[in-house]
Amino acid sequence: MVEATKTAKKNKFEQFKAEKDGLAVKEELEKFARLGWEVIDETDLQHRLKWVGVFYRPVTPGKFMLRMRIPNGILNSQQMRVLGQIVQRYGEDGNADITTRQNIQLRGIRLEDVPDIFQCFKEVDLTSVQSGMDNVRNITGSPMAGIDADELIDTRELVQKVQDMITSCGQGNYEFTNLPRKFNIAIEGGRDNSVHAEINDIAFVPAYKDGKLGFNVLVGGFFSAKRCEAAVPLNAWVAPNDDVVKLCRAILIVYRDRGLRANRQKARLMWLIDEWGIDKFRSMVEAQFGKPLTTAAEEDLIDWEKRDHIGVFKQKQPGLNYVGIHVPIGRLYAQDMFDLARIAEVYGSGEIRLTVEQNVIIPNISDENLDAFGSEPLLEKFTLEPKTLERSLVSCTGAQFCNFALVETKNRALALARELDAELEIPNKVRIHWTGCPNSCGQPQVADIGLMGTKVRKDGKTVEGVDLYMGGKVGKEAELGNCVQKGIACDDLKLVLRDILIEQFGAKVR
Ligand code: SRM
Ligand code: SF4
Repeated sequence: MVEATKTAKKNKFEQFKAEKDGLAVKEELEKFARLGWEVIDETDLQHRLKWVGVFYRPVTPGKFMLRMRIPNGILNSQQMRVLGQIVQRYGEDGNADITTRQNIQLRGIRLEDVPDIFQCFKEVDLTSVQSGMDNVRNITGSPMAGIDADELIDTRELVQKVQDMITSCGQGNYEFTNLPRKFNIAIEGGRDNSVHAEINDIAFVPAYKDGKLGFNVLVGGFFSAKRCEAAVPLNAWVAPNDDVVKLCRAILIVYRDRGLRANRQKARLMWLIDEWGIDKFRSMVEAQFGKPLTTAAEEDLIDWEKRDHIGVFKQKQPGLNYVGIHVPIGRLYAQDMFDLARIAEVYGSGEIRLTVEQNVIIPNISDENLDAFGSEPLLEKFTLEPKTLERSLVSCTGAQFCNFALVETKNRALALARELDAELEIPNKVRIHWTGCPNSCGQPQVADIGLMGTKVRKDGKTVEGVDLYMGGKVGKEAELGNCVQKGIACDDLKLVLRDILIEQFGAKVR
């Protein structure tokens, strides 16, 4: 029994979830489409629709965001084309973003079109179910799964199986639609921690135990406005088979039934781990798992610097290559999506992959096709050789569409990176992450330079500003960065960044 139904003290989210499960709106979409967004129940509109991936946007009323699930960040050209066609319906309002969870969000969506859009999804095996609110979010996996010569474990099937377990193969699964809070799962199969394992509620990282290759398990990593924590070891090792699915299931059931629900700011998994201690948490999970958990391997196999995958690289399959394409701040328009689908089909196998850096990888391009691929006009916009700062730039949605935002992010981030790239010669990559508010969707804590939106007083006026984070490390020795300076007005930011780049990153004025 879900503990929420037993606790007397319920926050408003727990109340409305207990009254009607969010997933129930799945059966009401035709009705909503007929009635129009202006008249439907406010809680359905603003909250429950997120259970099927449909996000009301107070910034653009009537134009919804639709968040997909793209397991392991892999889709095919047909699916990309369908997503492009949906965005195309909305003219100037329609666009899409690649997200920091290797996923795609569509914009400009009208509620009256949702039943038809969901029908289109069904035809190409896409789903947006359980992609928002108190659900397990898009499950990330190595973007190079199955094509990396140095890969340890191919994560694709495992990610898909975990998603299928949680969503009943994309249909929606009431077993896991009333978690205490959102929940993130990542499965890493390479050596470079491409998925930011440490910031997930459950992360699997490759490790040898008694000569067998499997995963060490980390739990409790999360960011929130109140608190950010890196995941901690569960002291468990699992083989790369159905035990991964079973362990996710066991942890989710423990979290669902015993997770803290009174205070929404203290409801993520780590708060339960804190309350119980990791040993009790482990034994509760073990009881649910139904057999003894193997203790963790002493060391995991994450021993590489994180790669960004931009450029042309050999695959493990002889004669084949994958090409990482840079998509500035992850923003796509319909024509870009059609072009991506086309080039993936013409030069590759039709497969398209997404990265948590909000970029695209086209795999399976033969050696003979590389030259022709390289002269595609799309690569002028989405280049293989972006300038240093633009290359590693990541940004959350920000004020253009997000009502939590304290500042505009994507457009500002790109403009500033381009100006600084033009003025400075920067010897090495510098990862700059922008996030529009303390929710940290743009993960400023994993960046070399993280910028978190805030409001600042300047010349007697309240203006857009940022708190500056530094020291985030990714890859083999991942570590979260910290806030080193508060309240820099965005107007003053360029000079501040210029100095930091010169003094700390060896940049030279051109
Ligand atoms: Fe996020 C809420 C966008 C990744 C932490 N996030 C939101 C909402 C839904 C708020 C809203 O309703 O407007 C944003 C939607 C804006 C929009 O219109 O796009 C939003 N989050 C995003 C995306 C699109 C940022 C991006 O540009 O890539 C990312 C979508 C991922 C996906 O495909 O599912 C996104 N959000 C993240 C991450 C990064 C990650 O998962 O690696 C985090 C920090 C990690 C974590 O969750 O532990 C993150 N988002 C939050 C939080 C704070 C959670 C908390 O426990 O307090 C919120 C607010 C909330 O849930 O109450 C939030
Ligand atoms: Fe919106 Fe804040 Fe998340 Fe950016 S960090 S998408 S502004 S909730």
